[in-house]
Amino acid sequence: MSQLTGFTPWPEQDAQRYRELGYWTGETLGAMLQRKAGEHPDRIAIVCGKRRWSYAELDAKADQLAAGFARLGIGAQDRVVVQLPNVAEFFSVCFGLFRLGALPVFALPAHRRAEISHFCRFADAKAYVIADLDGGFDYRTLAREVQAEVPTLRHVVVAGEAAEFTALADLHDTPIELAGPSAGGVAFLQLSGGSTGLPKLIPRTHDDYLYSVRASAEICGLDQDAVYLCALPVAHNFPLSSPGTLGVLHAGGRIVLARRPSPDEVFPLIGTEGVTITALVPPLAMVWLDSARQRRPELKTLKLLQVGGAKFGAEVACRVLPELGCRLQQVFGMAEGLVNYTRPEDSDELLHHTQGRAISPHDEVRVVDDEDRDLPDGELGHLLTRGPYTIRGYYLADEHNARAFTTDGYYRTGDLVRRLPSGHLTVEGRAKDQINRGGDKVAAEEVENHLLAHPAVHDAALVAMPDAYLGERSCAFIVTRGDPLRPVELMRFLRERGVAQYKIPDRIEFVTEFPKTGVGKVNKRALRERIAELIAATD
Ligand code: AMP
Ligand code: DBH
Repeated sequence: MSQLTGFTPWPEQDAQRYRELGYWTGETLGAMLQRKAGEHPDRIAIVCGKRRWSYAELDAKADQLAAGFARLGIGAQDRVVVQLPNVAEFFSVCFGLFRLGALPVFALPAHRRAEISHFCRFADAKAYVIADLDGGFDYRTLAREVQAEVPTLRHVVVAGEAAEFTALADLHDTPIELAGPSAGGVAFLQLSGGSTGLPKLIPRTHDDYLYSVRASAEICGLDQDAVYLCALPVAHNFPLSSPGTLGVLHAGGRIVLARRPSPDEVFPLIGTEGVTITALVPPLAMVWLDSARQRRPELKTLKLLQVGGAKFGAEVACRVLPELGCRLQQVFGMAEGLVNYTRPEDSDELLHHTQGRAISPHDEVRVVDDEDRDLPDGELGHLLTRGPYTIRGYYLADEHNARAFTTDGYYRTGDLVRRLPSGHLTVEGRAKDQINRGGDKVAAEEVENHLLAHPAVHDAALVAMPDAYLGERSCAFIVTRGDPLRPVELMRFLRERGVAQYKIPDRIEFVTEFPKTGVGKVNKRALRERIAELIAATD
């Protein structure tokens, strides 16, 4: 079958090598689930509130939904934006689409009109799948706004009360014969945290993703007894694949979905469901640690806590084992591919002070200077990588790809790291214009463009400011056109534009001009230093 337009394949020589190595097996995600359901149909695959779906039930629902989506006119390689909270339907929908060869585009529950409209338009989506309500927010209202902005979007499918839209419950048709996709083709489009004006989409193939999932499950020692608590947003690459929910399905284990990651909700779940492994971002790990001190919850079954998405400092990392009674694993990954893990055999020094080493012996990891010259171990430089599960290009992004990848296919991660002789990496900073808000990535340019749309704003620069809890928050420096403007007005303006809450600047500072670099660009380093000093002085 022809490849998706806008997808950059691996050079055939590399693809062949990955197949010969047994990394790319030719199995699709849909087939993987079918095989598991055949091996142990009655084992529980997913726990979602009071509902428990066996592997056979999940498998059957996926086949039914593949037929139902086909009835709506959705076919191979059609894009479907999926924005669901942590509910079991996420899996029946995604596996249904995988079997059809249609491509889920993973949105986060926090996304709003600006982001969702962009995904629908950019990916030319035929359908948008939502839940009715979550966390007090009505996604049907959002869907109406998106439909008004993107008339090419044909269907809105709702898990729950559908109102005028299509109910997911009504899409469980009698299964039909399907050709199914090929494993070398794109399976879905994952989101990038980005650093440019508009969020980029990441095409991942069945072959490459399943390799990273299988290898991750092995590194984490997952087996049929694994009970994985999914507390982070289910569509995020970390809980989806590192080894995440897909790793657990591959191992024949059980997924327990938590609607919220707060200790109130998850501590009892860990006890009652016998959770053995979970994944958190650093701020949540800190909340769990502090809460565990006070409440002394029953967490006996929990063996492994994975922490990643943003840097987990050594001072906190060393508290995990004594205070939660489970092992820590640091995870440094990216939706573009490369994932690093600390390993069970690592010393405490490595465990607490590094963000792990790459999954695969065939991950090619380079640390280079500003001129792309390789640096010796121990020196700080730019992380470049290519390998069996790292993309060679963003979806439909030729111009950006020329900058984001080297001519020989290395992805420029934008991360500043040091490598130890063991291959372990420490993440020490970032060259990309992004704020990492406790694991939520904010592309500076995207937010600046929204700010610049305000008639009173002449210029805008978004930078990171230090924060004890999130690691970083965002601060917008604004030069106005002269008219007085209050921070609350600007924040309201962004909300009305439909920007996700986590991208709204945490602080706004008005200035008369920006400091400039030698070549006349906005000197963001100087702005970061200015806000850091201001915060230090007022603390
Ligand atoms: P994305 O490309 O949006 O999937 O985000 C991946 C980025 O998150 C990486 O390139 C890093 O900048 C950051 N990141 C992920 N895990 C860690 C970690 N453990 N420590 C520091 N930064 C991390
Ligand atoms: O931050 C990330 O994107 C991330 C973190 C840990 C990731 O994509 C992953 C593991 O797979």
